[in-house]
Amino acid sequence: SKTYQNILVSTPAKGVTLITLNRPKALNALNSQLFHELNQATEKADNDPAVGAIVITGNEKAFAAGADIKEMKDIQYAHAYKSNFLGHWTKLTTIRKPIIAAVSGFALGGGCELAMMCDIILASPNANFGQPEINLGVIPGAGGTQRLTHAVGKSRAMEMVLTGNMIGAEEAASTGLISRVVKEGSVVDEAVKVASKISSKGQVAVQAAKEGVNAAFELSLQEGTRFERRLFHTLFATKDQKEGMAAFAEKRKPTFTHE
Ligand code: CO8
Repeated sequence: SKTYQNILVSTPAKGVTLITLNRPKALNALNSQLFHELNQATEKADNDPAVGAIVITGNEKAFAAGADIKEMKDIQYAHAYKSNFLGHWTKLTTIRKPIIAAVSGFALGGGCELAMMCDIILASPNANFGQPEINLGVIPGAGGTQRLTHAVGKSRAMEMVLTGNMIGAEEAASTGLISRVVKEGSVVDEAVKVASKISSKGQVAVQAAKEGVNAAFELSLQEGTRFERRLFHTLFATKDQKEGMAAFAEKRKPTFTHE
């Protein structure tokens, strides 16, 4: 099996891949190598039929405190532009299986952006979300001005991006940035539970559902609902639809074969 230097990969439950960001001394600052490893691990999980969902977490103190400032502080514009610096981060958004972020502690800058690239965010009561790039003389570069605005609206996004102020878990939940706050110490267990549940569903429907929700960020309501209906229609070509609806009619649990 593959060995990584900056992440740990495990299978905490059937059908679930757990990826733990593992640079604790740097508060899980996201250097390029870490993100390459994250891309490799998520792609591997995406291509593994035994995996239904992925959980990404950090540690108690930090989910991730942002892109690695020490790695990028001396970079020149021409190099950043020509190498499409950190462009590989967006690969995460092409993963088809659901990804859950289990956030404790700091989710700042690129760390907050990483969480926002995931499909569901669960947080510990001690979680803090922020886009402090303004304090470094830059702005967010991996979705902080875009996904945050979609999630919390213009006014709150502007305040966060312009001041660098962090928000706590409760505020993140009340603004819709995250799904919910869970009991202290339980965020990974909760995320694995949710991933496990998703993994027990028909995987064709799960992927279609993710595709449908994500389309809401790109399409008009009319195009979006049309796209949704077409996806819905396609599911009648699956065995899982026949099994799911037959099981309901026969008052038994469905056995999905993901076909
Ligand atoms: N990069 C590198 N090292 C870091 C980072 C980071 N982002 N965050 C923390 N560290 C390191 C510290 O340097 C320190 O290392 P050392 O022990 O060697 O001095 C260690 O982690 C522990 O950190 P602190 O001592 O600072 O811990 P505190 O508890 O005192 O403070 C904070 C915690 C408040 C989180 C503080 O560490 C901090 O402010 N960190 C930086 C947060 C930040 O500005 N993040 C944004 C970074 S920029 C960014 O993410 C842009 C993304 C763009 C992506 C573009 C893609 C195309």
